[in-house]
Amino acid sequence: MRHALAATLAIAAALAAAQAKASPDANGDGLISYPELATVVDIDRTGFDALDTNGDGALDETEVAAAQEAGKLPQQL
Ligand SMILES: [Ca+2]
Ligand SMILES: [Ca+2]
Repeated sequence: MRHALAATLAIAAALAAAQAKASPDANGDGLISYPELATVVDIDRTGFDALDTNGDGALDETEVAAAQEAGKLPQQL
């Protein structure tokens, strides 16, 4: 039984990690800031600023979609 429980916990932890990776929006404000994006994508500040087309310091859905369309961000963040 203990082994089954350990396996279940390991799976739960793996799923939680996968979900965390699926959404870089760590604070859940609907925008992706540079620190948030940098945790999931290898990008520097200059690269981030180029994607932040309205210059508000964060990426909204439209900016992320445009970046993905342009191949500058992976389809799966
Ligand atoms: Ca955020
Ligand atoms: Ca923006």
